[in-house]
Amino acid sequence: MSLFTLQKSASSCQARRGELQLPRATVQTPAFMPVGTQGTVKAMTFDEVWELGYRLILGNTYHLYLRPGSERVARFGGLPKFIGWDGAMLTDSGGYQVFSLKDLRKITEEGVTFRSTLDGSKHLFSPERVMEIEHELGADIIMAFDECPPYPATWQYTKDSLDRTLRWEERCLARHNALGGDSTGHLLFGIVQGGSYDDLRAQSALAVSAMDFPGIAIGGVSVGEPVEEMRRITALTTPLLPAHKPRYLMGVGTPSDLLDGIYYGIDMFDCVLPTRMARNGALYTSQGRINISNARWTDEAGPIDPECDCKVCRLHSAAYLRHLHQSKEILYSRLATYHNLAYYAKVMEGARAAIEQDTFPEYRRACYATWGLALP
Ligand code: PRF
Ligand code: ZN
Repeated sequence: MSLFTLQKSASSCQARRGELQLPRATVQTPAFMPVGTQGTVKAMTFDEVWELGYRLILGNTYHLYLRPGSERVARFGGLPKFIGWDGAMLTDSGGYQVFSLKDLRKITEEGVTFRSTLDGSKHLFSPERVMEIEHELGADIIMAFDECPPYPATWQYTKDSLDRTLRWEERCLARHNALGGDSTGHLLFGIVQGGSYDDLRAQSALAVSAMDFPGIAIGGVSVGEPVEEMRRITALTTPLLPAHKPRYLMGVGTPSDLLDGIYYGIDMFDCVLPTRMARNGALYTSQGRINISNARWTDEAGPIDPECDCKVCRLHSAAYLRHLHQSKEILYSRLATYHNLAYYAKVMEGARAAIEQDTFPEYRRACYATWGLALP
């Protein structure tokens, strides 16, 4: 049985419908992964994440290594067991978190030394160490240790960074294989970098495709560049990747970003947006993004999204959600997060159904229209 089964490819764009057979769950693609940085999808219980249809969630190596510690998690039988999640998990390598530490880190060929944001203690993340930590955390998919260069960055900086990332990825593969490789149930995915430079993206895509990874991520996007730039990079990269391997666009994005990614052949996404934005008052609806603090919701007896059939929209008025938000009640975060994750699940379910019917471009166009956005 292979990891990834491609079931259908669109005839007039690059969208694909597939199935990811992971050790702990089977995942329908294209898939969105809710983010559970600290071993929790913030404000949700795991049965809620499950009932919304999600089977694959993300955890972060950087945070979980510092607290509660990957050795401790290993003693509990790995992250899914430790947190009580019945589905599959993916851990990001920390190759994004440590680079956003700026003043607290130093990059060398060996790896990255950084100071903990918790207690100031000093640590080294090398490709080898990160593989050991990710094996301890024990997710179904583990990510290679990469550098995500900032935006903007010069061509030379991006080139040097990319070459180092490629050497790091080789070292990740070597240590991963020494630890037992993919047959341990922890599948190592590679990451394409190259910033906003077409030639470097192509170099990276070809190099990572030639390595023995069962899946490939596109990193270094959604780092502050214009959305057209992200679309351009995605569109140029996916045709260079092997068709039979799953493709993961890291840290993306808004509902329209997801549909753009799918259009260009992406199979997996993760993003803090639906959960973080919910807590800040921003709700994704079939009418586009709304802010619950807006006075227009004060007396609204209907739900936040009249087209949504999630349990929050079935039970509660927009006026009540606004009241909870204005009163800073804990329940607000729970209900808002639930709705946003339900909405993301619905957008992705619609996308999968549309690919099956070979109507994905029409689906994307219709969604853009209801969100009040112009199609690129
Ligand atoms: N690398 C890793 N994780 C990431 C990214 C990356 O480039 C991004 C880019 N937006 C999000 N998460 N390892
Ligand atoms: Zn809803």
